[in-house]
Amino acid sequence: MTAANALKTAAPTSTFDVERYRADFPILANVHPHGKPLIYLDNGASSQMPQQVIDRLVRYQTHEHANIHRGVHTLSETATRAYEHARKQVQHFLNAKEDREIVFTSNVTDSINLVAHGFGRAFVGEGDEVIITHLEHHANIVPWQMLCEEKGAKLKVVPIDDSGALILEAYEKLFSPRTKLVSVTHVSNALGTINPVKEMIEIAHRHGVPIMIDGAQAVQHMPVDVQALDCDFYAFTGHKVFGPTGIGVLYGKAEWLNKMKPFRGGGDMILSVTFEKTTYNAIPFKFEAGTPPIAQAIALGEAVEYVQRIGLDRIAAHEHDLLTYATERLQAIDGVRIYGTAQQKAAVVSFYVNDVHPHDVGTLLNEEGVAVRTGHHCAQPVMQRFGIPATARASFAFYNKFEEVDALAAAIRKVQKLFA
Ligand code: ALA
Repeated sequence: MTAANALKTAAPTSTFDVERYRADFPILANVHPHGKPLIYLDNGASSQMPQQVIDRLVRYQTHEHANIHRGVHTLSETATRAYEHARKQVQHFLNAKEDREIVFTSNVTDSINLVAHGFGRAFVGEGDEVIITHLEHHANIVPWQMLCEEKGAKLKVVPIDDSGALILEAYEKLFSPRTKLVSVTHVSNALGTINPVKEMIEIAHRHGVPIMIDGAQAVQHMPVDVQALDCDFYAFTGHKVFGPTGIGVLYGKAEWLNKMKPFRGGGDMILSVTFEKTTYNAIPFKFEAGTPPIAQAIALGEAVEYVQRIGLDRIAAHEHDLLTYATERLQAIDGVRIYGTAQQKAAVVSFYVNDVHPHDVGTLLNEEGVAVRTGHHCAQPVMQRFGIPATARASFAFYNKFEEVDALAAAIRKVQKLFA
Protein backbone atom coordinates (compact mmCIF):
# COMPACT_ATOMS: atom_id res chain seq x y z
CA MET A 1 0.00 0.00 0.00
CA THR A 2 1.47 3.38 -0.90
CA ALA A 3 1.44 6.23 1.56
CA ALA A 4 -1.12 8.03 -0.58
CA ASN A 5 -3.46 5.03 -0.39
CA ALA A 6 -3.09 4.94 3.36
CA LEU A 7 -5.30 8.02 3.77
CA LYS A 8 -8.04 7.43 6.30
CA THR A 9 -10.58 9.46 4.39
CA ALA A 10 -11.21 10.77 0.94
CA ALA A 11 -12.00 14.47 0.50
CA PRO A 12 -15.15 15.09 2.53
CA THR A 13 -18.36 15.65 0.66
CA SER A 14 -19.49 19.04 1.74
CA THR A 15 -22.64 21.09 1.32
CA PHE A 16 -20.54 24.25 1.23
CA ASP A 17 -20.82 25.50 -2.36
CA VAL A 18 -17.24 26.61 -2.76
CA GLU A 19 -17.52 27.15 -6.55
CA ARG A 20 -20.35 29.62 -6.02
CA TYR A 21 -18.15 31.75 -3.76
CA ARG A 22 -15.02 31.35 -5.88
CA ALA A 23 -16.90 32.97 -8.73
CA ASP A 24 -16.91 36.18 -6.66
CA PHE A 25 -13.10 36.35 -6.70
CA PRO A 26 -11.78 37.34 -10.13
CA ILE A 27 -8.14 36.80 -9.17
CA LEU A 28 -8.75 33.10 -8.44
CA ALA A 29 -9.54 32.50 -12.11
CA ASN A 30 -6.14 33.85 -13.10
CA VAL A 31 -3.66 31.58 -14.74
CA HIS A 32 -0.40 31.52 -12.86
CA PRO A 33 2.65 32.86 -14.76
CA HIS A 34 3.96 29.30 -14.94
CA GLY A 35 0.91 28.35 -16.97
CA LYS A 36 -0.81 26.49 -14.13
CA PRO A 37 -4.09 27.44 -12.46
CA LEU A 38 -3.43 29.63 -9.45
CA ILE A 39 -3.70 27.72 -6.17
CA TYR A 40 -3.69 30.45 -3.59
CA LEU A 41 -2.76 29.12 -0.15
CA ASP A 42 -1.25 32.28 1.31
CA ASN A 43 -4.37 33.71 2.91
CA GLY A 44 -2.63 34.13 6.27
CA ALA A 45 -0.43 36.75 4.66
CA SER A 46 -3.23 38.41 2.69
CA SER A 47 -6.58 37.22 1.41
CA GLN A 48 -8.20 38.13 -1.91
CA MET A 49 -11.03 40.59 -2.52
CA PRO A 50 -14.42 39.59 -3.91
CA GLN A 51 -15.93 41.59 -6.76
CA GLN A 52 -18.47 43.08 -4.32
CA VAL A 53 -15.67 44.74 -2.36
CA ILE A 54 -13.81 45.83 -5.50
CA ASP A 55 -17.09 47.32 -6.82
CA ARG A 56 -17.62 49.20 -3.57
CA LEU A 57 -14.15 50.72 -3.88
CA VAL A 58 -14.80 51.73 -7.48
CA ARG A 59 -18.22 53.18 -6.64
CA TYR A 60 -16.72 55.25 -3.84
CA GLN A 61 -13.86 56.54 -6.00
CA THR A 62 -16.16 57.17 -8.96
CA HIS A 63 -19.10 58.84 -7.23
CA GLU A 64 -18.54 59.54 -3.54
CA HIS A 65 -14.98 60.64 -2.79
CA ALA A 66 -14.26 63.73 -0.71
CA ASN A 67 -12.65 64.31 2.64
CA ILE A 68 -14.80 63.45 5.65
CA HIS A 69 -15.90 65.28 8.82
CA ARG A 70 -14.67 68.51 7.26
CA GLY A 71 -17.06 69.75 4.60
CA VAL A 72 -20.63 70.98 4.34
CA HIS A 73 -20.79 70.15 0.65
CA THR A 74 -22.76 67.17 -0.56
CA LEU A 75 -19.82 64.97 -1.54
CA SER A 76 -18.17 65.42 1.84
CA GLU A 77 -21.43 64.55 3.56
CA THR A 78 -21.85 61.46 1.36
CA ALA A 79 -18.31 60.27 2.09
CA THR A 80 -18.74 60.95 5.83
CA ARG A 81 -21.98 58.95 5.88
CA ALA A 82 -20.35 56.04 4.05
CA TYR A 83 -17.32 56.06 6.37
CA GLU A 84 -19.45 56.16 9.51
CA HIS A 85 -21.70 53.45 8.06
CA ALA A 86 -18.59 51.28 7.71
CA ARG A 87 -17.89 51.83 11.39
CA LYS A 88 -21.38 50.50 12.16
CA GLN A 89 -20.84 47.51 9.86
CA VAL A 90 -17.67 46.66 11.81
CA GLN A 91 -19.52 47.22 15.09
CA HIS A 92 -22.09 44.64 14.04
CA PHE A 93 -19.41 42.28 12.74
CA LEU A 94 -17.73 42.21 16.18
CA ASN A 95 -20.98 42.73 18.09
CA ALA A 96 -19.51 45.73 19.87
CA LYS A 97 -21.92 47.58 22.13
CA GLU A 98 -21.38 51.00 20.53
CA ASP A 99 -19.96 52.27 17.26
CA ARG A 100 -17.67 54.70 19.12
CA GLU A 101 -15.80 51.64 20.38
CA ILE A 102 -14.55 51.00 16.83
CA VAL A 103 -11.38 52.90 15.89
CA PHE A 104 -10.13 52.74 12.31
CA THR A 105 -6.36 52.25 12.12
CA SER A 106 -4.13 51.19 9.26
CA ASN A 107 -3.61 47.55 10.29
CA VAL A 108 -3.30 45.34 13.39
CA THR A 109 0.28 46.51 13.95
CA ASP A 110 -1.03 50.06 14.13
CA SER A 111 -3.86 49.00 16.49
CA ILE A 112 -1.43 47.29 18.88
CA ASN A 113 0.94 50.25 18.80
CA LEU A 114 -2.02 52.49 19.58
CA VAL A 115 -2.76 50.49 22.74
CA ALA A 116 0.93 50.21 23.66
CA HIS A 117 1.16 54.01 23.52
CA GLY A 118 -2.32 55.05 24.58
CA PHE A 119 -2.75 52.54 27.39
CA GLY A 120 0.92 51.86 28.10
CA ARG A 121 1.96 55.47 28.56
CA ALA A 122 -0.95 56.07 30.90
CA PHE A 123 -1.02 52.89 32.95
CA VAL A 124 2.32 51.04 32.78
CA GLY A 125 5.18 52.24 34.97
CA GLU A 126 8.53 51.12 36.32
CA GLY A 127 8.41 47.60 37.76
CA ASP A 128 5.03 46.84 36.17
CA GLU A 129 4.45 43.79 33.99
CA VAL A 130 2.87 42.98 30.63
CA ILE A 131 2.01 39.39 29.66
CA ILE A 132 2.21 38.08 26.09
CA THR A 133 2.70 34.53 24.78
CA HIS A 134 5.30 32.52 22.91
CA LEU A 135 2.93 32.35 19.93
CA GLU A 136 2.90 36.04 19.09
CA HIS A 137 3.60 37.67 15.77
CA HIS A 138 6.34 40.33 16.05
CA ALA A 139 3.56 42.94 15.95
CA ASN A 140 2.40 41.72 19.35
CA ILE A 141 5.92 41.49 20.80
CA VAL A 142 7.95 44.49 19.69
CA PRO A 143 5.53 47.31 20.70
CA TRP A 144 5.39 45.82 24.22
CA GLN A 145 9.18 45.42 24.36
CA MET A 146 9.55 49.07 23.34
CA LEU A 147 7.07 50.10 26.03
CA CYS A 148 8.76 47.98 28.70
CA GLU A 149 12.18 49.34 27.76
CA GLU A 150 10.93 52.92 27.94
CA LYS A 151 9.13 52.43 31.24
CA GLY A 152 11.42 49.95 33.00
CA ALA A 153 8.60 47.39 32.96
CA LYS A 154 8.88 43.64 32.49
CA LEU A 155 7.57 41.47 29.66
CA LYS A 156 6.40 38.00 30.70
CA VAL A 157 5.80 35.22 28.20
CA VAL A 158 3.34 32.31 28.40
CA PRO A 159 5.14 29.15 27.20
CA ILE A 160 3.85 26.64 24.64
CA ASP A 161 4.04 22.86 24.55
CA ASP A 162 5.38 20.69 21.73
CA SER A 163 2.05 20.78 19.90
CA GLY A 164 2.15 24.57 19.83
CA ALA A 165 -0.61 24.97 22.43
CA LEU A 166 -0.32 27.48 25.27
CA ILE A 167 0.35 26.05 28.73
CA LEU A 168 -2.59 27.59 30.53
CA GLU A 169 -1.46 26.68 34.07
CA ALA A 170 1.74 28.63 33.40
CA TYR A 171 -0.31 31.61 32.20
CA GLU A 172 -2.21 31.91 35.45
CA LYS A 173 1.05 31.75 37.41
CA LEU A 174 2.51 34.75 35.57
CA PHE A 175 0.07 37.20 37.15
CA SER A 176 1.29 39.38 39.99
CA PRO A 177 0.01 42.55 41.60
CA ARG A 178 2.24 44.42 39.09
CA THR A 179 0.54 42.95 35.99
CA LYS A 180 -1.02 45.79 34.02
CA LEU A 181 -2.06 44.22 30.71
CA VAL A 182 -2.23 40.93 28.80
CA SER A 183 -1.96 40.89 25.00
CA VAL A 184 -2.47 37.57 23.22
CA THR A 185 -3.11 36.40 19.71
CA HIS A 186 -6.46 34.70 19.06
CA VAL A 187 -4.93 32.43 16.39
CA SER A 188 -1.23 31.84 15.79
CA ASN A 189 -0.22 32.94 12.29
CA ALA A 190 2.75 30.56 12.20
CA LEU A 191 1.12 27.38 13.57
CA GLY A 192 -2.63 27.95 13.41
CA THR A 193 -3.18 27.27 17.14
CA ILE A 194 -6.48 28.72 18.36
CA ASN A 195 -5.89 30.05 21.84
CA PRO A 196 -8.50 29.60 24.60
CA VAL A 197 -9.08 33.35 24.71
CA LYS A 198 -12.40 33.18 26.54
CA GLU A 199 -10.71 31.38 29.43
CA MET A 200 -7.67 33.67 29.24
CA ILE A 201 -9.91 36.74 29.45
CA GLU A 202 -11.71 35.32 32.48
CA ILE A 203 -8.38 34.60 34.19
CA ALA A 204 -7.05 38.10 33.42
CA HIS A 205 -10.21 39.70 34.77
CA ARG A 206 -10.07 37.56 37.90
CA HIS A 207 -6.73 39.28 38.52
CA GLY A 208 -8.23 42.68 37.67
CA VAL A 209 -6.12 42.98 34.49
CA PRO A 210 -7.40 44.17 31.09
CA ILE A 211 -6.63 42.05 28.04
CA MET A 212 -6.09 42.71 24.36
CA ILE A 213 -6.71 40.10 21.65
CA ASP A 214 -4.89 40.18 18.30
CA GLY A 215 -7.52 38.85 15.91
CA ALA A 216 -5.53 39.23 12.68
CA GLN A 217 -5.77 35.49 11.96
CA ALA A 218 -9.15 34.87 13.59
CA VAL A 219 -11.98 37.06 12.29
CA GLN A 220 -11.86 35.56 8.79
CA HIS A 221 -12.17 32.01 10.15
CA MET A 222 -14.76 32.07 12.97
CA PRO A 223 -17.47 34.23 14.52
CA VAL A 224 -16.08 36.74 17.03
CA ASP A 225 -18.32 38.48 19.56
CA VAL A 226 -16.42 40.97 21.68
CA GLN A 227 -19.26 41.33 24.18
CA ALA A 228 -19.51 37.57 24.71
CA LEU A 229 -15.70 37.36 25.01
CA ASP A 230 -15.65 40.41 27.28
CA CYS A 231 -12.16 41.36 26.02
CA ASP A 232 -11.02 44.93 26.63
CA PHE A 233 -9.40 45.38 23.21
CA TYR A 234 -9.64 43.40 19.97
CA ALA A 235 -7.73 44.18 16.78
CA PHE A 236 -7.95 42.96 13.20
CA THR A 237 -6.82 43.97 9.76
CA GLY A 238 -8.78 44.54 6.52
CA HIS A 239 -6.66 42.74 3.98
CA LYS A 240 -6.85 39.39 5.77
CA VAL A 241 -10.65 39.48 5.84
CA PHE A 242 -11.20 40.00 2.10
CA GLY A 243 -10.90 43.78 2.29
CA PRO A 244 -8.19 46.16 1.15
CA THR A 245 -4.76 46.89 2.62
CA GLY A 246 -4.20 50.06 4.63
CA ILE A 247 -7.17 49.63 6.97
CA GLY A 248 -7.29 48.03 10.39
CA VAL A 249 -9.60 48.07 13.37
CA LEU A 250 -9.15 48.52 17.08
CA TYR A 251 -12.15 47.65 19.21
CA GLY A 252 -11.82 49.00 22.74
CA LYS A 253 -14.31 49.16 25.56
CA ALA A 254 -15.45 52.79 25.76
CA GLU A 255 -14.32 53.04 29.39
CA TRP A 256 -10.74 52.23 28.38
CA LEU A 257 -10.66 54.30 25.19
CA ASN A 258 -11.92 57.29 27.16
CA LYS A 259 -9.12 56.91 29.71
CA MET A 260 -6.37 56.43 27.12
CA LYS A 261 -4.09 59.07 25.69
CA PRO A 262 -4.25 59.77 21.96
CA PHE A 263 -1.56 58.02 19.94
CA ARG A 264 -1.13 60.55 17.12
CA GLY A 265 -1.77 64.26 17.16
CA GLY A 266 -3.21 66.17 14.23
CA GLY A 267 -6.39 67.19 12.48
CA ASP A 268 -9.79 65.74 13.40
CA MET A 269 -8.65 64.37 16.76
CA ILE A 270 -9.10 67.75 18.49
CA LEU A 271 -11.95 69.90 19.76
CA SER A 272 -9.88 73.06 20.04
CA VAL A 273 -6.26 74.06 19.63
CA THR A 274 -4.39 77.09 20.94
CA PHE A 275 -0.65 77.37 21.38
CA GLU A 276 -1.24 76.99 25.09
CA LYS A 277 -3.49 73.93 25.08
CA THR A 278 -5.30 71.37 22.94
CA THR A 279 -8.49 69.64 23.99
CA TYR A 280 -9.14 66.29 22.37
CA ASN A 281 -12.12 65.07 20.41
CA ALA A 282 -14.43 62.33 21.73
CA ILE A 283 -13.74 58.66 21.01
CA PRO A 284 -13.21 57.21 18.46
CA PHE A 285 -12.10 60.41 16.68
CA LYS A 286 -9.50 61.12 19.37
CA PHE A 287 -7.54 58.21 17.84
CA GLU A 288 -8.06 59.01 14.15
CA ALA A 289 -5.71 61.93 13.50
CA GLY A 290 -5.39 63.15 9.91
CA THR A 291 -7.34 62.06 6.86
CA PRO A 292 -8.08 58.38 7.43
CA PRO A 293 -8.11 55.60 4.79
CA ILE A 294 -11.68 56.49 3.79
CA ALA A 295 -12.06 54.27 0.72
CA GLN A 296 -10.46 51.34 2.51
CA ALA A 297 -12.74 51.67 5.54
CA ILE A 298 -15.83 51.73 3.33
CA ALA A 299 -14.61 48.68 1.41
CA LEU A 300 -13.86 46.90 4.69
CA GLY A 301 -17.47 47.50 5.73
CA GLU A 302 -18.53 45.71 2.54
CA ALA A 303 -16.04 42.87 3.17
CA VAL A 304 -17.26 42.11 6.68
CA GLU A 305 -20.86 42.11 5.46
CA TYR A 306 -19.82 39.77 2.66
CA VAL A 307 -18.45 37.14 5.07
CA GLN A 308 -21.44 37.55 7.34
CA ARG A 309 -23.74 36.83 4.41
CA ILE A 310 -21.92 33.53 3.83
CA GLY A 311 -21.90 32.87 7.58
CA LEU A 312 -18.81 32.55 9.76
CA ASP A 313 -20.10 29.27 11.21
CA ARG A 314 -20.35 27.77 7.73
CA ILE A 315 -16.91 29.14 6.86
CA ALA A 316 -15.44 27.62 10.04
CA ALA A 317 -16.98 24.22 9.26
CA HIS A 318 -15.68 24.17 5.67
CA GLU A 319 -12.21 25.27 6.75
CA HIS A 320 -12.17 22.62 9.47
CA ASP A 321 -12.77 20.01 6.78
CA LEU A 322 -9.99 21.54 4.67
CA LEU A 323 -7.60 21.47 7.62
CA THR A 324 -8.38 17.84 8.46
CA TYR A 325 -7.97 16.79 4.85
CA ALA A 326 -4.74 18.78 4.34
CA THR A 327 -3.24 17.43 7.57
CA GLU A 328 -3.99 13.87 6.53
CA ARG A 329 -2.70 14.31 3.00
CA LEU A 330 0.55 15.88 4.14
CA GLN A 331 1.07 13.43 7.01
CA ALA A 332 0.75 10.61 4.50
CA ILE A 333 3.86 11.84 2.68
CA ASP A 334 7.04 10.34 4.15
CA GLY A 335 9.48 13.10 5.03
CA VAL A 336 6.90 15.85 5.59
CA ARG A 337 6.87 17.20 9.13
CA ILE A 338 4.01 19.37 10.32
CA TYR A 339 4.71 22.02 12.97
CA GLY A 340 1.69 22.98 15.03
CA THR A 341 -0.51 20.06 16.02
CA ALA A 342 -2.63 21.65 18.75
CA GLN A 343 -6.14 20.27 19.26
CA GLN A 344 -7.70 23.60 18.38
CA LYS A 345 -6.40 24.88 15.08
CA ALA A 346 -7.43 27.22 12.30
CA ALA A 347 -6.82 26.14 8.71
CA VAL A 348 -3.06 26.69 8.69
CA VAL A 349 -0.49 23.98 7.99
CA SER A 350 3.16 24.82 8.63
CA PHE A 351 5.53 22.18 7.33
CA TYR A 352 9.00 21.04 6.37
CA VAL A 353 9.71 18.78 3.40
CA ASN A 354 12.59 16.46 4.35
CA ASP A 355 15.45 18.83 5.07
CA VAL A 356 14.90 21.06 2.06
CA HIS A 357 15.01 24.72 3.03
CA PRO A 358 11.45 26.12 3.07
CA HIS A 359 12.43 28.91 0.66
CA ASP A 360 13.41 26.28 -1.92
CA VAL A 361 10.18 24.41 -1.23
CA GLY A 362 8.17 27.62 -1.74
CA THR A 363 9.99 28.46 -4.96
CA LEU A 364 9.38 24.99 -6.40
CA LEU A 365 5.73 24.92 -5.29
CA ASN A 366 5.33 28.25 -7.06
CA GLU A 367 6.42 26.60 -10.30
CA GLU A 368 3.43 24.28 -9.85
CA GLY A 369 1.15 27.29 -9.39
CA VAL A 370 0.90 26.81 -5.62
CA ALA A 371 1.36 30.01 -3.56
CA VAL A 372 2.43 29.43 0.05
CA ARG A 373 4.38 31.60 2.44
CA THR A 374 7.87 30.55 3.51
CA GLY A 375 10.06 32.01 6.23
CA HIS A 376 9.73 32.76 9.91
CA HIS A 377 6.29 34.31 9.41
CA CYS A 378 7.26 37.32 11.57
CA ALA A 379 7.15 34.92 14.52
CA GLN A 380 10.82 34.14 15.15
CA PRO A 381 10.28 33.02 18.78
CA VAL A 382 7.94 30.29 17.51
CA MET A 383 10.63 29.08 15.10
CA GLN A 384 13.22 29.20 17.92
CA ARG A 385 10.91 27.09 20.12
CA PHE A 386 10.99 24.34 17.49
CA GLY A 387 14.66 24.81 16.61
CA ILE A 388 14.03 25.66 12.96
CA PRO A 389 14.72 28.81 10.94
CA ALA A 390 11.54 28.77 8.92
CA THR A 391 8.64 26.71 7.60
CA ALA A 392 6.54 26.55 4.47
CA ARG A 393 2.98 27.50 5.39
CA ALA A 394 -0.25 26.74 3.59
CA SER A 395 -3.01 28.98 4.96
CA PHE A 396 -6.53 28.44 3.73
CA ALA A 397 -9.63 30.57 3.19
CA PHE A 398 -13.24 29.53 2.62
CA TYR A 399 -12.72 29.72 -1.17
CA ASN A 400 -10.13 26.95 -1.12
CA LYS A 401 -11.19 23.48 -2.22
CA PHE A 402 -10.12 19.93 -1.57
CA GLU A 403 -8.64 19.56 -5.07
CA GLU A 404 -6.23 22.36 -4.16
CA VAL A 405 -5.03 20.32 -1.20
CA ASP A 406 -4.45 17.43 -3.62
CA ALA A 407 -2.47 19.78 -5.87
CA LEU A 408 -0.36 20.90 -2.91
CA ALA A 409 0.38 17.29 -1.97
CA ALA A 410 1.28 16.42 -5.57
CA ALA A 411 3.57 19.46 -5.81
CA ILE A 412 5.32 18.46 -2.57
CA ARG A 413 5.96 15.01 -3.99
CA LYS A 414 7.55 16.64 -7.05
CA VAL A 415 9.83 18.68 -4.77
CA GLN A 416 10.87 15.48 -3.02
CA LYS A 417 11.70 13.82 -6.34
CA LEU A 418 13.93 16.75 -7.28
CA PHE A 419 15.86 16.40 -4.03
CA ALA A 420 15.86 12.59 -3.94
N1 ALA B 1 1.26 38.38 9.35
C1 ALA B 1 1.17 37.92 8.02
C2 ALA B 1 1.47 36.44 7.89
O1 ALA B 1 1.33 35.71 8.82
C3 ALA B 1 1.89 38.75 7.05
O2 ALA B 1 1.86 36.02 6.83
